[in-house]
Amino acid sequence: MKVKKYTGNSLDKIRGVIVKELGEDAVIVNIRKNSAAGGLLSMGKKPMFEVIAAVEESADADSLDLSKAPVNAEAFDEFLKIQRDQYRGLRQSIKMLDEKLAEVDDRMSTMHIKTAAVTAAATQKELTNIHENWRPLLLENINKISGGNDPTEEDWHEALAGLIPTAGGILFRKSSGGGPDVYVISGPTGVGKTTTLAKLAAKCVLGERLNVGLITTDTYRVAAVDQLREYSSLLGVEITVAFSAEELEIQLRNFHDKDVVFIDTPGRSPYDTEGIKQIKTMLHKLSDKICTLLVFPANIRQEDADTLFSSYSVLTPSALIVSKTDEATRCDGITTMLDLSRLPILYLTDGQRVPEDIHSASPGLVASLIMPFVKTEDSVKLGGEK
Ligand SMILES: Nc1nc2c(ncn2[C@@H]2O[C@H](COP(=O)(O)OP(=O)(O)OP(=O)(O)O)[C@@H](O)[C@H]2O)c(=O)[nH]1
Ligand SMILES: [Mg+2]
Repeated sequence: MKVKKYTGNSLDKIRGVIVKELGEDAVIVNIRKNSAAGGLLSMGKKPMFEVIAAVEESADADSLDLSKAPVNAEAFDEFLKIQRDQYRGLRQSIKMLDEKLAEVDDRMSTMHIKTAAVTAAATQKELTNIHENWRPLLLENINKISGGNDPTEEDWHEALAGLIPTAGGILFRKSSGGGPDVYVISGPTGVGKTTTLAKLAAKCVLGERLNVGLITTDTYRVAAVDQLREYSSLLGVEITVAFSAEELEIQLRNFHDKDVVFIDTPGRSPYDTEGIKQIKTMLHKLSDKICTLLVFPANIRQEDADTLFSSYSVLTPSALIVSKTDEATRCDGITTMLDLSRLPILYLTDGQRVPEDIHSASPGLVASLIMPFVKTEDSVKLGGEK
């Protein structure tokens, strides 16, 4: 680079000289007005200008021979040093940015591989019993829990439990004078409604020392009344039989001094919509006083859950009970029931013993049914277990 100083009292003239001597490519590096020759306020005298101009001889700034610079070499040296430092700083920043980008790129492809691996593995095992609407939520949860690492079976269990609504049983309590809490037990044939009712009644009587009344509306099946009567005499609680909505209303009124009343209903196939409608008619006079619980078997198939819930939804159940977990080897319909009903699970039943074989539901317990390959400390009996 060639650097030269020019002085004169006309910038135009100096520019002309620079172009002549250094050529059209010359650049002005610095312009200084010489105050000794007359400041802005010095009338009459023309100001003197000192202009430093430079022209590139070689592209490499480092090869500049400053010793040959005719003027103000120190100032120019400083100027070049700053430029060089800035350039090096810039180059350093670009290098760091490049490295960071490569790192992010790397991380993204690892994440992608891992998510793909999670999805692939899951389709074989973890997702088989999960309703398709729940799968994206479950994958989102598992990614959060495992932080992109290979999820363990416990991670899967935790991720699923985080999605399951339960209400951990009913808080049975003494009536405060406003009449009993009334629970209707409903559900398809043979799922264990009457046995579950007996288990809950036993909890109230033996566990909470509550005053319990039983009413059965199952007058269709031979021996249904006797079955409940037997439990009532074992527990020492009153039982009545209602043949119509009017009788049911009267009997419930007669139980005004009870703490808790359980109403049993006949089992009806989910395809028997007429039969389910009759149960609704039977209950219609009590609709604002009752809490209807829907019992369904743990081994319900995904395809059947849809029919079951849409048929029984006319009874407007408030919560679910999962029965006969001990007979289930595969629970692939539970998340379908949860997805359709948006209701919490209150209890799980895992045997015929009254009152032992009933458990308050928890997300972990329900998740253990759906992912039986995960070993947890707390679990209910499953089909095939001794
Ligand atoms: N293995 C197993 N059997 C159960 C369970 N709950 C009930 N049972 C049995 O299932 C059979 C039917 O039980 P119920 O309580 O009569 O069923 P339900 O739903 O009232 O039947 P219907 O009134 O005829 O619709 C009986 O033999 C019960 O002992 C359970 O959790 N596990
Ligand atoms: Mg029954």
